[in-house]
Amino acid sequence: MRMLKMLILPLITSSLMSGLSSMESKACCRMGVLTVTYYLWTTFIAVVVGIVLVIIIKPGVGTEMESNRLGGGPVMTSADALLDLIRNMVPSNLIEATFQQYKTDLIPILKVPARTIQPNFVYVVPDDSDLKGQTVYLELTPPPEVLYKTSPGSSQQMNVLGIVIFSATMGLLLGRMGERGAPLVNVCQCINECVMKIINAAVWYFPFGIIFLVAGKILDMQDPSTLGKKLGWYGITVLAGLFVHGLVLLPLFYFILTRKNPFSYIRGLLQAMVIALATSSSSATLPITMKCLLENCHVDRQIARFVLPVGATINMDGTALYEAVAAIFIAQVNDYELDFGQLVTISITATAASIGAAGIPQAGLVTMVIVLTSVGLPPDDITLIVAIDWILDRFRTMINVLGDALAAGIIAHLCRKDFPLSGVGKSVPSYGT
Ligand code: DAS
Repeated sequence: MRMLKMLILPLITSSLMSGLSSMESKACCRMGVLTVTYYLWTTFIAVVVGIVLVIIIKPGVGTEMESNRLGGGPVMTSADALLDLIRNMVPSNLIEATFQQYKTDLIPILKVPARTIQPNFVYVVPDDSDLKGQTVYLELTPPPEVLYKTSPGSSQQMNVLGIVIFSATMGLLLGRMGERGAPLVNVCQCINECVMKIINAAVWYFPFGIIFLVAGKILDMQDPSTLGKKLGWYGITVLAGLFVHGLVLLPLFYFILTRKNPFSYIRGLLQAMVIALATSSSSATLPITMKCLLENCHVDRQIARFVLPVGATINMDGTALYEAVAAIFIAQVNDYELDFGQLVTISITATAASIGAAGIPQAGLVTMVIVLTSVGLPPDDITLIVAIDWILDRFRTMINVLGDALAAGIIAHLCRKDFPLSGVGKSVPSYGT
């Protein structure tokens, strides 16, 4: 996992800067518009699938679950998260402190033992804290007197979203510099080639890492046999939605738009999907997804180098579907009848929240606060679904990764005229040529 996270920064910067610098501007714009349009469309479809299923199955009706309105404190609103997303596009620095640094900073301020400081949690931070204005993590233990509004994980979001924006801008500008920019383009191509070789070497020991990652999580579970009960109809609704969207609708869109067999393409992505399942992080899976696209699916490098980093940042179909299902599930637990306008609000805020979620474990659970507050549901009720979030997170991350990779194949096919070597199934030159 650490090795994969280490590669995110050099992979994204070298991919985008070398990829975009060699693109003709009109082709680049066409590809960019196509990519973002496709991403927004599939994310919205994912939300609609989730809403239809949760309304039909009604997993929250008649449950013994009690809403725990643990009471107040300012929580993050949709506006906060959207502003956070925009702020993260222009980060104050590209290399955000790693979590370990925050950990040491947080201990004296939060006055809690190091072992309780975990990623994805915002801690009660005193107002006079010198951490004010920075990213702190959300702790869901009641009462969540959240003094702080932030979209946790945004430091990771800053690392990826900020870097994507910066690298794409640099790549486009480098492309206009012609010969003068060539040395830096060559450096980026060499870095990209080295990163891909490191990935090829690292892949050999991933199976062991996966075994220990998943085994560790299972050992953490108090009583695995209760998982089925805990998962309940809510978990089944989420998994059913992810299956319908990820393994029926997305392959159908792929077939309609490329006239190619989606399942032979998906077979080339199995390694990335397993890593996504094991790590619960689409950002950490990005290096493997890139490797699968280039080596197994033969997607044009220039397309993959743009579509994937952007997708890992803003395209999370699985997360959007999950947030819509969870919000309506919580409304059902509260016997709270949602009208059509509120369902439309949920579909919009779930799409926005998924764009704002970072590609790190359980980011979707936390940004869901936006969806709940947008329709007046108690944000503390996310504690109703925390118990099984770690397993649902794995599956929604896998669908996030699958959605990005299928998008790359579709965009490569639709842009094949602009990129003569492009088009799924064609052999592309090896790295660096
Ligand atoms: N784990 C996130 C990802 O990496 C998805 C989520 O939390 O919803 O894509």
